[in-house]
Amino acid sequence: MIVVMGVTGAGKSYFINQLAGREIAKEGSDLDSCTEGCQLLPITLGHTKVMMIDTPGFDDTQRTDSEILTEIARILSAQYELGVELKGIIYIHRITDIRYGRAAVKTFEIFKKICGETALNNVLLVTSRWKEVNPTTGAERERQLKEKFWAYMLGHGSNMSRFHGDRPSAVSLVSQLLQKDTVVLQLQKELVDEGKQLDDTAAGAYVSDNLEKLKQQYQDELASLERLKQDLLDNDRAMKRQIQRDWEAESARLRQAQNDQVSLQHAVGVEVRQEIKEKRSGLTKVLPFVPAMVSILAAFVGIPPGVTDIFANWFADLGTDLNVSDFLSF
Ligand SMILES: Nc1nc2c(ncn2[C@@H]2O[C@H](COP(=O)(O)OP(=O)(O)OP(=O)(O)O)[C@@H](O)[C@H]2O)c(=O)[nH]1
Ligand SMILES: [Mg+2]
Repeated sequence: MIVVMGVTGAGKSYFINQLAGREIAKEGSDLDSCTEGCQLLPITLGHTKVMMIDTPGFDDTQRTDSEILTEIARILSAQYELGVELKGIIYIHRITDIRYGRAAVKTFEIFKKICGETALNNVLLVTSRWKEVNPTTGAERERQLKEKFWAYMLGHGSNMSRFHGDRPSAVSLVSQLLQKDTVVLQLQKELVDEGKQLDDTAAGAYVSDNLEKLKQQYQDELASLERLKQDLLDNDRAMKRQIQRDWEAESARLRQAQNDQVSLQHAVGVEVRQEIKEKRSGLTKVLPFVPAMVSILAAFVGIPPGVTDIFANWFADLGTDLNVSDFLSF
């Protein structure tokens, strides 16, 4: 398995499609977030079967960071618990981005905390969209990434490469990771080995701290709206109505942040182990290991219907003649 991460619109799904040689992951327009949940995309490279995990970017326009982190935590716990080999994580960044903005900083922080220091050898930092940038400008931005934002990771064993936007380039990047030893990420140790709640892990605590700051911001805003309301004259009805609407919108945001924080208070690794146990006992009796494992993973990650033929080939290679859609819950 290889996981692909990066901000929304970085080109994660595009990268996986180049690797596959056809469109198996849904790509978005440049503005809206596209990949809604984590997706498992099977790729065959020579004799190697690779499960690519496409993730939604943090700072998604549709979903909260807590939801996305929980989903990534669940699939990573399942993969570790099932004994599937994790070869690494690819982090994609557009070289066309003029600034290393707030979304990039946050996504990269969460990403770093998911990996932890000992896994950095299996991290590949990838810059994309080279055709759309003047080579000198691109090289200058690449230097800044190397010396500033990515310096720590590169100094601790991670590698940095360019993605040229085509299949050979995608294959060569993935091959770099496939040669590596299997890795266990910090988030997996924390959730599965130590049984921690998500908000007690490094990545979860970071997301929870951000929510704490947001909550404070909303509370301050609500307090100032209250003051404004009191200062208004009784006959200023239109203004009062506007303030009431603002107050309601701000309260809704506060409630969402509170709910998000509560949703991180789950021992995800323990829950996933239990879910796998329940599924596994029936399945392994009737299915060989690989199909059983894929079927269990399907409970934790989306699998697009367009990839059944790839799984069918995988299972045929194993000498089984299974009807894939029978046991994958598409
Ligand atoms: N030409 C070219 N287009 C790209 C490249 N990377 C991404 N795109 C396009 O940019 C848009 C966004 O790419 P996606 O692959 O959907 O981005 P993503 O990272 O999966 O985004 P989310 O799913 O929202 O997190 C799509 O229209 C892609 O076709 C690239 O290297 N070259
Ligand atoms: Mg995507």
